[in-house]
Amino acid sequence: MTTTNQALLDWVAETAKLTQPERIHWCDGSEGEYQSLVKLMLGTGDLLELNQKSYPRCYLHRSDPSDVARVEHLTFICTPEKAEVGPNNHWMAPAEAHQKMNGLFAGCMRGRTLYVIPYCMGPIDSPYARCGVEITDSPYVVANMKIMTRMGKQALERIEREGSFVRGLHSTGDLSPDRRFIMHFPHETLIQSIGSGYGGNALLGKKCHALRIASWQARQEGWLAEHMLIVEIESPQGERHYLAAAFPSACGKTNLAMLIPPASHAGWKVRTIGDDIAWLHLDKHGQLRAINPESGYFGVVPGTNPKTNRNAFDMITHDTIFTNVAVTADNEPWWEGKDKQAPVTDWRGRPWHKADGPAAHPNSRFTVAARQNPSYSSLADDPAGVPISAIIFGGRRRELAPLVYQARDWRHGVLVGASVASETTAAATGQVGVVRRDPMAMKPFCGYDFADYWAHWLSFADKSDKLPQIFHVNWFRQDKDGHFMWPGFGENLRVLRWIIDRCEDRAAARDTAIGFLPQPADMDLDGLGIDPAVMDALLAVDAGAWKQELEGISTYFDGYGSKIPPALREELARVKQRLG
Ligand code: SAT
Ligand code: MN
Repeated sequence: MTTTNQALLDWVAETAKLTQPERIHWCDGSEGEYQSLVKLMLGTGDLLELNQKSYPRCYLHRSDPSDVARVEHLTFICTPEKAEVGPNNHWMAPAEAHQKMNGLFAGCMRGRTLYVIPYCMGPIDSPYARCGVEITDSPYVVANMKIMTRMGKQALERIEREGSFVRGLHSTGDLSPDRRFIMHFPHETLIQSIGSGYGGNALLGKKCHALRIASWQARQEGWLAEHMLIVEIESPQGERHYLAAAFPSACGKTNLAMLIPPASHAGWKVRTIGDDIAWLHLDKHGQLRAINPESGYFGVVPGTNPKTNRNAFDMITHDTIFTNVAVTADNEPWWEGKDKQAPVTDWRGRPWHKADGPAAHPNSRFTVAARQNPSYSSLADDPAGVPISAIIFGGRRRELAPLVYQARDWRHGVLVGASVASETTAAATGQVGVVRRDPMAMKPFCGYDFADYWAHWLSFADKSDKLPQIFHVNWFRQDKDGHFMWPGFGENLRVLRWIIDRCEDRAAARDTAIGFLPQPADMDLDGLGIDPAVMDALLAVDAGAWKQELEGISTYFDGYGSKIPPALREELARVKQRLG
């Protein structure tokens, strides 16, 4: 296979000249190709076979121990003007970045195969979908891209029709953290990544293309590329709603997208459109529609069990690539929170003893095709996307943020999104559990200045009078003994129902300084057995603590200088005034 697209041919030739691969392979995306890659990796030890009786076609990949998460400090946006990327990104001048990367890429594929991966983000025939080509020397990346994107022949045909594509060059290099960089050149629609084989650093269709580059393009073209799951909720009466929800990495997007209605909710159905990324466009009627650009899930494994997420638990029993989980004596994958068994080897392949601590890496992952999800919605393949009723923001916050509240309107909702803060998780290297500002859960992924991004969000208020309602949720409140106050998981449907009822104007709410909150009586809490005092605490607004929070938000905005949209400041002032 090769291509009629001259720009692509030239880029592949130029890249081969620089990186000096032994051979070039154009990926067609076929099942046979996937199988031969698996075979190749079983031979090299890149993949290990798991128990093929209980986990058919499941494999384990052990990454380099220094290469287990995204590396935000090594991730750069390279634009001529530093001001374009804002204080929310690391910046490097394009000339300097190119020089550095050319040096690192020179000869890096000697003895290796250069794979050309044409891929499409979004349903192959969707006007909202966009194509890219990733060049990589990692068969693990090819196999993952096959699951995570519409990859191969059809994508290449679309590229040949349209002529445009995002270029992504990746090499695992020598895996040295000192020679690891993830660079984005939005003006050149180019991504370059070296020194890491880990998901978000190496599967360039995901965070690099579908969020960092796409957010840049979305701003220019009038749409939104967001770190959001998309979920369909169907009532027993057959009424359907689509919700898009933004939470930081490892805060439960996958679980919410695959929620299983609790026993109390017979007749309710929940289906998954996407679990990580949403591309949102206004249609000609002013309705915001969402597509999921991905075709698979790259999800956090630890904590997955039949109680927390039966759908995920079942879907990863076959045809799954596991990365950095532990292994049992039966050669089954194992992770913390799976079951009562004990593993024999940890994620690095070392013998495991109880005193050693976690056996699976806390950021261990599964890669699995979306179609394996028992709650998969075929609308994930609908070129038109799904109409969004509500946008939900949330974070992991022990204190302060109530279980749920609704923004007054779109502009206030943009402030709610811009104010998201969350405790850090193992999805990125660095300290875990510290609260940091993560606006719209996009801190690591917005490809340009957040101040311009918020202005872009605000601009939608003038474009449509049918915009979704905006909400904020927090499943992670803890009492003074550190116990979670809300049961979460399937019971989150009760919160989603209040959200939907608010969108339909049929649920009551209390008007507070921070927005509309339900009274406990406004939610269906039947059979939950939650202590009324706990419920009151979950739905309380602590004026003193919120005043402090607003100070924090205001100081955070100060970091963006005079670029902060005045409307955002005005929204903040309004909340402040209401708090008294
Ligand atoms: O960045 S990844 O896509 O690898 C996972 C995440 O952090 O959301
Ligand atoms: Mn994510």
